[in-house]
Amino acid sequence: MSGMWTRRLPAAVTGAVLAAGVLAGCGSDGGSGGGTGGGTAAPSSSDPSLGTVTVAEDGVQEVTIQTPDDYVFLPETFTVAPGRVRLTVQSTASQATHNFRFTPGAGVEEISEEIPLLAAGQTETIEFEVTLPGEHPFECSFHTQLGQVGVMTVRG
Ligand SMILES: [Cu+2]
Repeated sequence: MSGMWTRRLPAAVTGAVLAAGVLAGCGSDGGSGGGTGGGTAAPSSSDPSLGTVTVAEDGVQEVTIQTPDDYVFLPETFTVAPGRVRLTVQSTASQATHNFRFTPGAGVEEISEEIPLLAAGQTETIEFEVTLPGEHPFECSFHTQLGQVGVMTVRG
């Protein structure tokens, strides 16, 4: 007597299938990537030395203006006398990239010196000469539409 047992083997047993490689948890732990940063901060908005012209030992007029993240120059107007001018533009921005140029064709005489790129936190200086009294509109060409413009006046 023999019982017949048919044993069916599951056809699809293919050895060990390791499906275990799923890594859980891509970054649920939000490190916001921000960086709490170096604490150099917050330029108080009105530094009286900004926009004030002083004369250096070499006789060149010196003036510094700032640009923060906001789309402005501080101050947006300043006045120099005819002669050489050393203009420093200091970015106090933490994010925004600006530039500085005298608006082409807008001034009483051409000043071609410019700062093509002023990254956040950078300071750049240009030097040029003015001879005629009058106004020189300037701008950040990236943000002219947002009103980042100003005027340098030459007064004899
Ligand atoms: Cu700008």
